Parts: sequence; C-alpha cells; structure tokens
Amino acid sequence: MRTVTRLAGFAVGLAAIFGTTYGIGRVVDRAPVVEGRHDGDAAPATGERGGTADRLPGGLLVSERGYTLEPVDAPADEFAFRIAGPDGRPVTRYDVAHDKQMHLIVARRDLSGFRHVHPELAPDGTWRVDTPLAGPGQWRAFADFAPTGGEPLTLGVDVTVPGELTERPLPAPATSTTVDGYTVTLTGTPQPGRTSPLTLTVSRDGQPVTDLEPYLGAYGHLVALRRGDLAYLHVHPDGTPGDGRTRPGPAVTFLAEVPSAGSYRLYLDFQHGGRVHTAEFTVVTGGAPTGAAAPTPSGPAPTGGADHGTPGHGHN
Ligand SMILES: [Cu+2]
Repeated sequence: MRTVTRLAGFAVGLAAIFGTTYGIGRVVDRAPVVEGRHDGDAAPATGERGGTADRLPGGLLVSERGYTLEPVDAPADEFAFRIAGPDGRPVTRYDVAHDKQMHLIVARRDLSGFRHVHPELAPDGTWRVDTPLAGPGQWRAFADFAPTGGEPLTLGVDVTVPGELTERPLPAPATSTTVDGYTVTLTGTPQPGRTSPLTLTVSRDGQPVTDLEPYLGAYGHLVALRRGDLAYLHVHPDGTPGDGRTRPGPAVTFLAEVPSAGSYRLYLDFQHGGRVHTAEFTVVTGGAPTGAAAPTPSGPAPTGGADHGTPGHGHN
C-alpha cells in the first residue's frame, strides 16, 4: 500500500492511497483509474459508476460517493469537523495511510497559508486539531482519508476566517526557494496529462542535506494546488525509506501529473533536524514540452516562466 511510484504503477498507486487519480489527469487517454482496486488492476469495467465525478481532481467536492465533509462549531483556536458517511452518521473508523487516519490540509484561496496537520479523532467521529487557519481569509480545507471499508477520498470545504482580508499575489514561478535556512531547488515541470519526474533537492549552508528524516513514511510529501479552483493533488516520492534504493536526500523525486495546463502552487513537506519544513514553489505548466505532441493544443504556450494567460498578473 505504501509503495507508490514507478511509472507504470503510479496512477494506480495513488488511487490506492489517496484516491486522487482523477486529479492526476487520466482524462482523455484511458478509462479513469477509479474506485481504487488496491491491487493494481483497477478495472475499467468497474470504473465508471460515479460518472463525471470520477474525472474530477480531488478536493473539489464537499461530498462524494456518499461521504460528506462537515465542519463542526469549535472554539476559535480549534478546527473541528466530521465525515458523514453514506448512512448520514459520522464515520468513526478509518484506515491508516502514511501513518495517519486523517490528513488535513488547508490553504487560503489565494494559495497562501498552507498547512498539513493531523487531527485527533473523538469516539463520536469528530476530528479536532489546533486550528491551522492562520489568520483571516477564505480558506479551503481538504480532508484526505480512507474510511474503513470504503475508498480513499479527498473532500474539500470552504471556511471563512473573518477579519481584514489581504489578497496575496501568487509568487512568481521560481526553481529555488528557502525555508527555515534550507534551500530547496526544483527540477522538472509537471506536464498535463502525463507523468513526469519532479526532483526537489535540499541543501543547507551550501551543503547538500543527506540525512533527511522519514516523515509519515517518506522523505517528502508534495501537495499541489491548482490556481483558480484549488484542485488538490497529493504526490508521493519515487521510493520509500528503507527500500534499498532511496537515499535520504539531498534529492527527493516525485512522479507527478497535473490535470491541466495552468498555475500550481507546490508545497513540499520534509523533515530534518526533528522538524517538518515546508518549501513552496509556483510552477506554470505549458501545453507541451519541447519536441512532444501537445496534449492540449488549445492551451497556453509552453513554459516561458511568466504567469501567462492570467490577466493582471504580469507584474512580478
Ligand atoms: Cu498528513
């Protein structure tokens, strides 16, 4: 269940773990790998029952396949929610994926303020966590989980934190960023409709970091959110700690596929020195890489680095 990756098994592996395969863009070229058969032969014959919802990226729906994400009133310093099941009652049993029964990811609608936290489950099915909503804004909260006996799922809900809203412009695309004294560089650009490698390389004080610590069963966790609708992609590394081939840095490679051309914000969680750090990147995917057939002929021109196609965003 935890060995994602390898090109061939990638989409299926993600379906097995997070059920976000629809988000990874298997839109046109084959039957969607959905309703996650966990053994790698997600049969097209059984994959169509959800209709168009099967083809949506994760996190766009508050209710899917009978499960609904319901925020619960909570003190200002806490965030609480339930997952209502097909019978309308709160779900109380979950499978563990990446060491946790529930992964809660939040980001503002302007893609600022990303946090990835792990709430605690009360016996009545209420999940609670010290609020990750760091200040006013329109937030999107994603619950990434697998109900026991059900399929992995990512549901999303909007949450407003009142106060003075300051829209933050999306940072310009860049291939290097710093966080907590670490420099992280990004190699590769995700391509719509196909799997391509993304490598993130961590250094500190000019020295490669070669002793990354496993965090939730991996040397890195990568979430990508699409600008405009916050479609959610959770991508896992190509290789896991202890598999005999994956080294603890400085490079962590992911196999990623995005559902469309556009701007994405990438959030890399990695652990070093006993702490989790989050490096963020803006990437803009074009229609096609050089020398390849364009999967989206009507899409924007390839690369160029600028946040093209978005009126009013050429200033940085
Ligand atoms: Cu998590």
